[in-house]
Amino acid sequence: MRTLTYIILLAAPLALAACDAADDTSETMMPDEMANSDSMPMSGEMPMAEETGGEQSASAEGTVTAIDPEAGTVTIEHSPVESIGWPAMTMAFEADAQILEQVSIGEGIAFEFRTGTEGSVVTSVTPR
Ligand SMILES: [Cu+2]
Repeated sequence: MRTLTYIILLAAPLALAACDAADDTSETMMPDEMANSDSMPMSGEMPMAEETGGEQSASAEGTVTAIDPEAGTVTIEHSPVESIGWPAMTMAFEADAQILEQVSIGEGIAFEFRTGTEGSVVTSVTPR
């Protein structure tokens, strides 16, 4: 009986060690898989994310559909902006008070803006 107990006591740590070993192999496989998935799509996406993160400037034409001085925004129904691949759409641009003073609802305008991850900001407006 004593020998059997000893065998069990000896076997238990061995079994644990075997489990640890199994964990280790599955853990070492994880970084491999992650490294593979990193190197494949991530390296392709990273430069693109940086491109869209950087601000771009463009000019467009449109019609003012709403002005919100409190929010500091002007909503413009604008035609396509080919230089940055935008389709025609109605969207809100940020604009400072000076810009907002120059526009009125229903007015056709040509405008310049910059756009990036923080949103799009009208930088100048001319009546059309
Ligand atoms: Cu737009």
